[in-house]
Amino acid sequence: MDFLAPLLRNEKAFFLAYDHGFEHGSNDFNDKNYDPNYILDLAVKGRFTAVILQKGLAEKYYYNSPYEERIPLIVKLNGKTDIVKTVEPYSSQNCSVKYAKMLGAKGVGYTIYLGSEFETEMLETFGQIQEEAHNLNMAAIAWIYPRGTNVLLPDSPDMIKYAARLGLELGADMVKLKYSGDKKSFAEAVKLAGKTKIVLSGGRKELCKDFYKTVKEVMTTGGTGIAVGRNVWQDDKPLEVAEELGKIIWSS
Ligand code: FBP
Repeated sequence: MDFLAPLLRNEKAFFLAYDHGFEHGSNDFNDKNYDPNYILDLAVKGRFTAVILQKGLAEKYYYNSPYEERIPLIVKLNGKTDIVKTVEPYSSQNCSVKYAKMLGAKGVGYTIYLGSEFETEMLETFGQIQEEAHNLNMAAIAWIYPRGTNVLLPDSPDMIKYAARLGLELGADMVKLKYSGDKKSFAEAVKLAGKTKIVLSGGRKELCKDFYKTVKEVMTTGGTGIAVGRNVWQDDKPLEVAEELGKIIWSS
């Protein structure tokens, strides 16, 4: 069963992530991008293949709106704020798979902090979510971020490869990973993930040319696409950035 098909175009993923008010507070926003309608409009005009929202935004801005017909939805099922600076991160679930389905989601997302003292809880929860999602014909997407005191180098090739393989063995349809820093190791991560697809997690806003270079490397090493937020909607010309990213993704 190809659970990802509704979220892809020509087998490539171009997701606009927008759960930053939850994860980072208001610091990421400006006068335009604080508004969920602005982001949904950008997702449509920028020809993204899906938008990623937390439950509250999905319920109030997407559900029963014209956007339901215009852009597929992924609901992020867990989250944490960055106020509590615990060294062992844990992201708790705040939305069920069933409720995400009711809101119109074609897929669900869940963060696992690989290496955290709380990884057991997150692995267990993702296991349940994956089965519930597949039973409802939805994609299960894992954000796998190595973090915590056991993890000395979170974005190191070994950690990113571990995260990729873990996604496969957990049954994720797709894993969202940070960049490992070089093409060789990212290609190995893609290979280790096997039939599980890999998408790049964007990170802080960079110079466009630097971000495009990373995206090109991800795409030439077998990545399926990107799930990006700040590098698009924090730019002064987000539609131009989306167009450029689209060219890179669909020309690879
Ligand atoms: P960005 O492209 O803006 O980094 O968004 C991707 C994402 O995974 C978001 O879904 C999430 O809010 C954010 O990164 C979390 O980043 P971090 O945990 O590194 O603060």
